[in-house]
Amino acid sequence: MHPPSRQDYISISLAGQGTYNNGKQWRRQSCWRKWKRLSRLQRSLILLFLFMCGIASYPAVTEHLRGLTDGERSTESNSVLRPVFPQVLPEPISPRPEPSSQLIPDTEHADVSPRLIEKYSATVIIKKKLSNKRGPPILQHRLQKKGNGTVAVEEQKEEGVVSWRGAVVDADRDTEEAKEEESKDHLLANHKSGSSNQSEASLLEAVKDAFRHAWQGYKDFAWGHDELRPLSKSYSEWFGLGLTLIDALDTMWILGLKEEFEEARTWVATELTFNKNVDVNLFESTIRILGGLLSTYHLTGDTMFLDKAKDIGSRLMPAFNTPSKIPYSDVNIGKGTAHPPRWTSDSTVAEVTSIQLEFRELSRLTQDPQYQDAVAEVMKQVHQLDGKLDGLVPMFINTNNGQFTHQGIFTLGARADSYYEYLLKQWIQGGKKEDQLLQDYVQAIEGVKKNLLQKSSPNGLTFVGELSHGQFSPKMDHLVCFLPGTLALGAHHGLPADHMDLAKQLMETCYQMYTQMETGLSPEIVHFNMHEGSIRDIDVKLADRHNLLRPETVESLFYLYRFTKDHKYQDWGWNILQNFNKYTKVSSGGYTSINNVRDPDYTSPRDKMESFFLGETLKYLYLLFSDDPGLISLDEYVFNTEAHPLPIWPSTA
Ligand code: DMJ
Repeated sequence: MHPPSRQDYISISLAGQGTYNNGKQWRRQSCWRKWKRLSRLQRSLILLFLFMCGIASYPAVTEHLRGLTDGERSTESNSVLRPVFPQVLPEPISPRPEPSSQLIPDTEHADVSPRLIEKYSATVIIKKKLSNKRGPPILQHRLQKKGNGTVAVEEQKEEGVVSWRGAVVDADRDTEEAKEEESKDHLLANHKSGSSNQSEASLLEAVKDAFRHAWQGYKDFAWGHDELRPLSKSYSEWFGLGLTLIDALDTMWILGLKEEFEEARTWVATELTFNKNVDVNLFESTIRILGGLLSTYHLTGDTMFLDKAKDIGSRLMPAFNTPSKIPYSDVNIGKGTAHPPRWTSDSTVAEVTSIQLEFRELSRLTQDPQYQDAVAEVMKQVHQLDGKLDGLVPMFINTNNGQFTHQGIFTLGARADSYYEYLLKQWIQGGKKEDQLLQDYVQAIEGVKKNLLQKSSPNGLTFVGELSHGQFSPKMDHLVCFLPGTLALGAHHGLPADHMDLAKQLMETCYQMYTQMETGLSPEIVHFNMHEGSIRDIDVKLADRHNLLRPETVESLFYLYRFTKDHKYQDWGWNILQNFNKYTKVSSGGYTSINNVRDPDYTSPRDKMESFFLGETLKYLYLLFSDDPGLISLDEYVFNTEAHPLPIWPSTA
């Protein structure tokens, strides 16, 4: 975490305070004497006049105050903040009456509803040809040939339907029927409005422009280094492995930026070496480097990327040499040694459970089971552990004894987030055969609904809070905004329809986290008001006002648009891109994180462009604006948590 912005704490001491106070007292006494000298009629007229003025200015005053939190209202500097409080958008109108809960095992309804709409949707929806599909034509062929030979697949107890306490999941319903459901959404949503009333080409070009600008900064001032510092026109190192360049490879391929891609490829082929005495974080290097290389290999068919992926993958394996087989957080990829952070023997739960997609894929490609086995062991242990609450996991796990530590705290934000994401995505990656993963996911979503889901006041935004030893906190990290997309992806793959309903509600909330800020950009963390009579839904603490160019909201917008074709999601993404351009773009090249999303005049830039801005944020924006469902089809690929698409394994059945 970063310290709060120093500029937020200005203290002013006024010289001659005593004199000032005396003067004020004198003025008060003098006014009182004058008031007493007035006749009763004069006093009544003045009071009436003041009363009328009060009535006239009331709406303006309240409107202004609604733009500020309680704490902020008392500070003088905030009185110049632009009051921003757009109305919360109404829920989209349902095309047909929805059952109150899809959790009731009403298989009949689940079966019938898509067919009810089949007739009229089929006449209107034009199925697009996948002609613009990028990637080598050999991809399908290669996948089929390799199959999933070495990958352990759990035996299915029952064909197709998996039930967890009443939540009926029709895995075999697959995407065909889900698509019919989705086409119903398309019918309702197929109108362009607002800021996305532009051609698809111009929206895509705007993202390409943003990417080119970011890349130019990286190229000019940080080439081959981890991250650009755009204001100081320099760079910062984390692992010293060209993190931004590797994270951005598949984005350039998808955006069709051939020249940029080629120069980056040359650097990877000739300059990138993992034979370095350097400590890397297992999770971060897996999702960004291993994930980035694997996906670029799949998109391009270029085996140079696969060779690099094998190299880094094998160098990360020492992390699993622990007494419990729960991996350490850090590995020295040159020495082949691993260790936990200096201050603890714990690892973060999200970190040890969000490396599975990449290691499983590495096993499939190399036909070497060691990678798959290592990460499957982690999942097996976490599945069995005590200390969960309705499928929700604590944030830390000990590498010596394999038990959860710091128990009793449950969040969908930092340190737990991608555990939930990878339960679903591993199930999808493996061809929807590993029931245990699905059951853990569905149970966890029920756990979220039961323990963490609340509505804000006054506008009833649905949000995911946190639980600490039974105490609910209405705090939500921006990181949680991956959840609408993940829920929608699950619904697309046959999970209960109420997952999609929840996805839409949370998507609205995540967008409000942007639009209710003065810059139109979300802070890192928000707190929701829950008490009746609140004047605004969202509060932001001083230390949480930063924006790191994170992707989660635009990631979810992409999924929601892909599945519903409701153009409002493109509009929202467009607004976010405009605000990134307005408040975070650095003229000499690159984009920067900012400290303060609440002051358009003083955003306090942090001088850092995170690699995920190119790896994820811009990629998801591009995919959001594309109307080609074949551009990284969600029936063929699953995105890792750093937005690197990996293939869904072909069925060998
Ligand atoms: C990325 O590295 C990944 O998306 C990760 O899952 C969460 N943090 C950042 C982006 O916010």
